[in-house]
Amino acid sequence: MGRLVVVSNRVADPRKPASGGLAVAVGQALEASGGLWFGWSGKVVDNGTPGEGDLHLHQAGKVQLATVDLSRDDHHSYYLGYSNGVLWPVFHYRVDLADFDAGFIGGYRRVNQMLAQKLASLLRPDDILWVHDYHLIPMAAALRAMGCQQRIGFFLHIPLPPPLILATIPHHEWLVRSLFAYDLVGFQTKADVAHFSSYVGTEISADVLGEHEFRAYGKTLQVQAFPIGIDVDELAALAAGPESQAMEEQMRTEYSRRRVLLGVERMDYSKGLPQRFKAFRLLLQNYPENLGRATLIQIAAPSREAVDAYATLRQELESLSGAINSEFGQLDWMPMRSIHRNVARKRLPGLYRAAAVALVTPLRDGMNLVAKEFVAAQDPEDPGVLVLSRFAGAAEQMHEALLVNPYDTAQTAETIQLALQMPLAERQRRHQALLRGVREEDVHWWRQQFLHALAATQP
Ligand code: ADQ
Repeated sequence: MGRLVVVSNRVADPRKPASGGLAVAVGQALEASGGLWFGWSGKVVDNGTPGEGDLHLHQAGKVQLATVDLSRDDHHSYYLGYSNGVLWPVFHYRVDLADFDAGFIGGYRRVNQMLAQKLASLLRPDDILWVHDYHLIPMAAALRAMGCQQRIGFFLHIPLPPPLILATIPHHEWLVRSLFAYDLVGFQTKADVAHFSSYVGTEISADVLGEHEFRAYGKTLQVQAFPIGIDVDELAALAAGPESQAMEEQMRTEYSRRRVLLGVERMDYSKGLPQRFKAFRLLLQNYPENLGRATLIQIAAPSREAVDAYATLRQELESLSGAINSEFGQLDWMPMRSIHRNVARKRLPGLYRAAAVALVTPLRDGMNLVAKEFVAAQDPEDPGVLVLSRFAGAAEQMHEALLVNPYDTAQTAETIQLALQMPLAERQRRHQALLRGVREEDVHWWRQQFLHALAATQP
């Protein structure tokens, strides 16, 4: 196999343990083959010219990191405007939050074009390219237009919506056409693949050559579900580490008389936080035995604060948690703690282990790695219970979680109560089955499945 080239919006030094998730997954593959990782540097140049950016090259062990700066204009239209103001909301079914400002698509195309140009100059003929996520959908088409003939695969980390929702994007057909420049497109779930199949069947009359093979625009494309997993051993090692153990101990002391319900995510409207808070309020109303006993700890990391919808969400959450605390709080018990910050990755497993119940209740999510991390971090002898939204991609695999519809406040409250009361034997049985799945389909399995499928495509 040739050199692996990973292309993603952000690039991380794979040797640094703090990066987690994707960095661990692709980092190991890159280290093995001595690959190249290419993307935006994270730097925004105030007086930069749109469509131009400096290329930086660094060697990180066996991996070459190549990053490009963005001008303020490009950052505004490509990153904030189109990627996070159009594609993110629509792909999460939130058409109401999309800003279809015509200017954004120009920036999105321009930056993809510019990045493709910079990347093309670094490529070797036998490279294998793996492009990640919604920021870079047109990358392969831009590279092909420059004559690149290497194998190129694409993985979408977020959901693909059904055809009529996708069709609300003024340039939806162009986006899907761009996907046909890849050799392999990977989605998180079978549901996403079904949406793709149904879109290309109805909107562009593609030929369906098989369950995973489509032909349109003179190109044949392989499409398959590759549910992303986590690095279970990395998480276990972190859980056994001193920072995680100190965190667990601190939590167990602080909440010795309480049952902890835990939510951890980026603060994002796709994660269903207002709905979760309302379900918790209903839990306290309908099951008063939880008063003075259940505490919801919500940790929401700051995210994309320059996008309006995110600032509005923060206000809504603060007002909801304030109202719940003042309605139900007692002198020695606050029902909710809502914290707007990151937890160090080394401490995270300790937090997961101290929770009786994890509330992972997104309205829509590509996969959701927190659900898998929670399971992997538990003590098998006394595991916590996972309450999981049926609209998270993870629900396609994690059948032994307690699945909920987060829009149904009453059902969610009732399910949280079930979770709080679940007998030990049932908790152990469910956890064992969940852990088996999380272990079998881990991040290494995901990476290998994708790269084998890509290597098997006909260039
Ligand atoms: P995200 O939307 O960011 O990812 P998720 O899959 O849950 O969602 O991954 C978040 C990661 O960040 C986890 O590793 C988690 O531990 C960490 N994290 C979240 N909040 C944190 C906090 N407050 N402090 C510390 N760490 C925190 C996107 C898609 C998902 C898809 C992933 C991977 O939206 O659906 O599962 O990519 O493909």
